[in-house]
Amino acid sequence: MVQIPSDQIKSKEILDWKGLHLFHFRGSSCSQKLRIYLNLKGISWTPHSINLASGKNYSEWFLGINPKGLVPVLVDDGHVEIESNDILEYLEKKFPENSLSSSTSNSDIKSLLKEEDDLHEDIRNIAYRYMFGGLGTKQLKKLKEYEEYKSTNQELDQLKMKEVEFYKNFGRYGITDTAVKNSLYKFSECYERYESLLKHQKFFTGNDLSLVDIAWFIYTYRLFISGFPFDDKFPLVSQWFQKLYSQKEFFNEVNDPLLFKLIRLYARISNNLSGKSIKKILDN
Ligand SMILES: N[C@@H](CCC(=O)N[C@@H](CS)C(=O)NCC(=O)O)C(=O)O
Repeated sequence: MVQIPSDQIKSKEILDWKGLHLFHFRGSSCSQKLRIYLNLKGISWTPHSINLASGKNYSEWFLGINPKGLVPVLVDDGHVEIESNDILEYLEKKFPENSLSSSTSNSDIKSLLKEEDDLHEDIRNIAYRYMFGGLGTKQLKKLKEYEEYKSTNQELDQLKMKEVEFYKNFGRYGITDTAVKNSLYKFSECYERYESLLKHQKFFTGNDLSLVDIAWFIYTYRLFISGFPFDDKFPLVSQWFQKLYSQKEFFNEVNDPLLFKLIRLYARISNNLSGKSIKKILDN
């Protein structure tokens, strides 16, 4: 994936930071993935919260670190890594003890993590429709500043435009039924494969927990609280999920404050009332 060489980092002071630092946000799925990993490995790190709800990720200072304006970002003794799965692989190399990559080859883990990352827009469709209850539109002024920001890395600037496009479309049309349906089908295809693997093994890549389980736990959590019928459709995946969810290293990172639970309840009820629950969409 795309790397940011240190000479392209405009907020230069972070290059002098010592130790492991993570820019993250409590409710961000990719940040949750990393925090679970750090909990499980017992690695200590310094948190830097970037409030996505108030648009702190669009500040010039943060864009000077990650021009894509996304969390998480890891800074390790001045070395900067973006992309949650790249960060997981980076940390796994640096901290090989209590391995979370021993159940299959590194190339398999890489391609399964790529498959997971490719579904990021899909989980966002589900979250914006079933978890955020119409919230989540960006302030136009901030979005414009974000759009107009220029880094010295054209590739990252282009990738950023995909984000801008998403939020513009979301502001205009919301998340359409077709988008939700397509996303749900993509998830179902993957879960079908994992359901069948779980007949013979305890986790997604073998009998030991791996990075792939951690990555998929986050998606599964979001789908679960959005009403995806795991028990009916994928009972082994459901058991796998509950086993992880009962562990504090996982639960503590995804458990939301009451206000978010209420917003979610409202979003689910309104989708249910209009006959658009996830179960209905999948059954049609
Ligand atoms: N592929 C990236 C995706 C990163 C991403 O989209 N992060 C989201 C949070 S999960 C974000 O920062 N969104 C910015 C926003 O909501 O404004 C990764 O895995 O790190």
